Amino acid sequence: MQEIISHIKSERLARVLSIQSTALKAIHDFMYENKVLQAMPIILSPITDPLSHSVYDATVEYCGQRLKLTKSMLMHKQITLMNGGIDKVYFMSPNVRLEMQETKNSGRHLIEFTQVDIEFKGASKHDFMDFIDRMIAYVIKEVIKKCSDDLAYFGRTLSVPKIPLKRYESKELKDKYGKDFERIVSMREKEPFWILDHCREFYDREDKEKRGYYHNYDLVWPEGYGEALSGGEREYEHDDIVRKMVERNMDLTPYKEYLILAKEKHIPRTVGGGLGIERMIRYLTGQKHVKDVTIFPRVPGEKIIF
Ligand code: ASN
Repeated sequence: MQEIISHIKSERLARVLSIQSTALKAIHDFMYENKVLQAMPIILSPITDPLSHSVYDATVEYCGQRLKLTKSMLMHKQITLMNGGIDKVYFMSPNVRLEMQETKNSGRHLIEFTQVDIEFKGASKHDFMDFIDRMIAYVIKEVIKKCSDDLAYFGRTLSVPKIPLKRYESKELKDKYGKDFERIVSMREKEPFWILDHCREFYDREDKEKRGYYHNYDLVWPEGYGEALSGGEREYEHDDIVRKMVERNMDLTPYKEYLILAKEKHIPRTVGGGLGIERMIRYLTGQKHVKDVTIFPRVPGEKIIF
């Protein structure tokens, strides 16, 4: 109890929020200037992102319907872009992922967090990565400009990264550093960087000519802070979606309506990604754990007090 009281009353937390407010304003301003429309998030749906790692189930029963708490708004982003007047959209999306206790000390996991979930219609992965490069550089520039006192409090020196940020292929890094490549390269790099091509959820586009190559990416924070954003070009054709769901042993039943949209070709070709807010603030402030940048910590396996 004493620990949570000191945490909530700490100067550190006020400084974190000052940096966070500046960073969020920069993101919203950047989106507005680039005509990316903000839409309101939902947190209950019969379908949500299946993720590529296991978490405990988070389902509620309401009026005879089983609704999942959103792990990301992936499919909702695709569905939103069915609207002919909306080409670019983002949500400040609260996500519930009941992570296994093993992730407790990773420094990067919370069972509730927020991501800026972004999706563009008719654009390529390069267009999207270019956009994020500019957004990250802008956010860091604004934080350096407006939060010098707070950064000094944390003893944190940031510099605006040179863009385009470096882009690595995962296979090249894996050959060089083994399967822990993301962590190793994150420790070595001084600026955020991209890693392309990861085999994961059904919705990230697999190359039709070169099976086993995925048109997706992670943005990774440097200095060992790890993953910042994940995303990719999307599967939008019915048969590709079904094939990949089957390959991943997914139960297709809850996706019935989503698959009808795909079958009737309502789902457009899109690209996008989600940037974790708490992870970004951890990097900007140089904190050890994402719990240190939240008012109400939700650490996997730990008791939630408030
Ligand atoms: N939001 C991510 C994306 O757009 C997915 C995720 O968070 N799992 O690809």
